[in-house]
Amino acid sequence: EDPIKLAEFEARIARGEKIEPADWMPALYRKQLIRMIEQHAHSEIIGALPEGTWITRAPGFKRKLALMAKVQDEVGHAQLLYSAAETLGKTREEMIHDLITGKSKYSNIFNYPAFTWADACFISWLVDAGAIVNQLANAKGSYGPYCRALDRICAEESFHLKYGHHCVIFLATGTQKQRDMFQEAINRWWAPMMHFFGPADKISAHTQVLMNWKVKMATNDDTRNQFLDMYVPKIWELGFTIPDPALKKNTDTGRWDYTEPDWEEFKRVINGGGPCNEERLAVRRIAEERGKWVREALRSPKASYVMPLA
Ligand code: FAQ
Repeated sequence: EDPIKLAEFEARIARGEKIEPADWMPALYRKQLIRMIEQHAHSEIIGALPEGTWITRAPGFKRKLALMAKVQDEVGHAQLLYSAAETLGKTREEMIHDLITGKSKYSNIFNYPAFTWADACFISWLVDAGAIVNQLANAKGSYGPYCRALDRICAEESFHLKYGHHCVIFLATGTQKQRDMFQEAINRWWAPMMHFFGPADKISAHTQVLMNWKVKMATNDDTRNQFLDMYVPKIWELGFTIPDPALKKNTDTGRWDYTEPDWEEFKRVINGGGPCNEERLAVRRIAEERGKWVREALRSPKASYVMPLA
């Protein structure tokens, strides 16, 4: 790598300038960004699946409408993110190929089943909350197209968060059975939620390089801690418990103490061994197969049909 160009690049980042697609960038910066934005895009598209299965079963017409809009937004986020990753030189076809062949990763949390309506509510409130903590930080990062996509995504996610919170409050103030349903959802989803922010800083492979170049604006442990700071009190206020006896705010450090998540389980899930990985990828493969004729038709010269004006 040319040391003068590298120094200029790092000085621009230090000044808080955005790096744009046509600008010079180190090969590793490009590679890391493609990896991260692509995984993020896949997470949005796969993330639509567990909640998507609840659209037809959401209680009441309004909830069905709202959930349908939310799921549609998540797929839209994937489109924005694939476009941002494409500016770095990897085509959408290559990214989709790597997703459906299991080469690329996507968020661990969407490899678990949403058994009940309360599971869907957990995702809409707390998984969205976790995603927002991460995305608000990274929207201030160094790569222009990714940051602009994140700004737009955060605006939409804030509606999702309100929707999810509303659904949870409804369960929390409902019958004992409804409260039990949400408690069971917390019990099922807590471990994947802790994993969601990524491995502990001391074992995270990419944090240092991504932080140096302001792609990641907070470490995994920092975002996990910020999420706990913002949401544990809210969960407790509603009278629910969290299945970790060690969870408490440490008044000396100002951070949360918790039982170290099971990182072996995390590795298994992100490498294809979770309860729903096969099902999630099978759905995407079917979608890819069914959409093939549309893509072929669009590429065909006969597709240049223009609607006559009169
Ligand atoms: N799941 O060195 P690190 C959403 C992998 S969007 C799966 O710490 P890094 C919206 C990592 O890729 C949710 N894999 O990695 C929604 C790496 O593997 P590799 C997604 C994970 O990049 C809500 C290895 O472990 N958000 O939820 C995970 O520095 C509701 C080593 O890890 C984003 O993607 C994980 N949780 O930090 C949709 C945000 N964590 O590539 C529907 C952008 C780590 O070496 C419903 N991404 N890995 O084989 C990021 O901020 C970062 O990539 C982290 C991971 C923080 C996720």
